[in-house]
Amino acid sequence: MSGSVTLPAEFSEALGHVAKALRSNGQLRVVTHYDADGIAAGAVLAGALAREDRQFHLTMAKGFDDDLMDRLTKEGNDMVVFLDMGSGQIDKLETLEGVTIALDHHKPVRKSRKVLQVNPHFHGINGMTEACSSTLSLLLAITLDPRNWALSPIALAGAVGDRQHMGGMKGLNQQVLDQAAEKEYLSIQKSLNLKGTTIFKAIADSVDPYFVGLSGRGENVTAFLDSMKINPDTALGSLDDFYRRKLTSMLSLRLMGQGCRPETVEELVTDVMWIPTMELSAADLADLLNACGRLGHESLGLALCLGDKGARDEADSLRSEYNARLRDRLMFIETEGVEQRDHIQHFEAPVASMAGAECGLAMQYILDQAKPTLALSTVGSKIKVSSRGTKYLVSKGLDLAAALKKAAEGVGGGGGGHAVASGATIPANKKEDFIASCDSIVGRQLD
Ligand SMILES: [Mn+2]
Repeated sequence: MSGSVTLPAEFSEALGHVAKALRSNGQLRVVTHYDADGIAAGAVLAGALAREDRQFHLTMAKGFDDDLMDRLTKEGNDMVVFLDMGSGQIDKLETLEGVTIALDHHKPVRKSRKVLQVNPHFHGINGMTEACSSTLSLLLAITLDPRNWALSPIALAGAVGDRQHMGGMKGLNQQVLDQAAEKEYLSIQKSLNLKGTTIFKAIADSVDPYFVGLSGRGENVTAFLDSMKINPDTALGSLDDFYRRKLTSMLSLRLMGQGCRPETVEELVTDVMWIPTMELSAADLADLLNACGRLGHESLGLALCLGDKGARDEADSLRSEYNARLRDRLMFIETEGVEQRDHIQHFEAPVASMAGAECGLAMQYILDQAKPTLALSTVGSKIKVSSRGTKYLVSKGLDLAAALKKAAEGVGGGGGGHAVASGATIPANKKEDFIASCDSIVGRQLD
């Protein structure tokens, strides 16, 4: 591996096997998840395959389900590569003919003789905090050709998309970041972690961070900035040191006042990873990819990653639309509150594709930090569940993957994911049983 990333030997070997397999001929299908990490992972692999002149067909899927399996089985591919999924469905993957590869950072169920798995968990590396699928995709890409380091900013955007940058990049992500900076594919600058063309917009339109009482409330933002004698039309980057510090401390105080965890407050000033070739930051790119994915424009996200200039403007207006919808939902949750149980809190998310984002932001910025949050969306005869906790709760024993899996299976559904964020699907008429069971499981975990 190009001598610049240190990996356990078995990890490098696994990547080597996959790289070799990819160079063979035959019909190649790549399936990735539609979130920012998944799209970024897909873009990195697509870039690497293009350099190899390797033909492939890429699909971005909402998740791993029977429809996807049926489709793949019927297609009869010579090789299928799963990105950001597959670890939890190894039994099903083993039924596919041809070569099957899974690059995934979700907790693996078991090793497999049939499926080539690249998963950091097999090598003592934490897949929740130290490496995501786009990190793995990049490692594979540079195994194929070190020139693929040029794709490293995309991989880092994927890591931000999966929120692995919280509290600073760690592990493999940190190694990738160091190399990317050294090779000048990105530069690191300390800055207020907000997005927007003016300070007014950066606060009033902000959903991440979500400022209770300010986000979505323009008149309050005007008064807030006025109290500090800051001109609302100033560009974010042109605030001088004195006012930047003043604004930073006032915004930090607000986040503390609304009960955010210290790591969330610390995120307000971050090392921004600036991607000069794209003229945006990695966080901005992650945000744009999320908007593309959630609004059903995954291929626009892919085009954006691969350097299509027009795609950027299009993605930017999609994001404004998406943020406005998300902000409306967060303002609703802020004013109406959510349903409380002994150990969990939950609410109805009317649009299933937004539920995960709503749940994560509400957990981080608005709701009780002592209980994980569940968002429930009814889709036909089923309810889709998203859940989010905090790292602090996980350190106290919370495991949402285990909790949702057990509670969902208990009512004839299924679920899984990470300890800090997981999902489930259950029959719509089992909602009460599911919530009660989840509540008691989480209660035991946090006991
Ligand atoms: Mn991921």
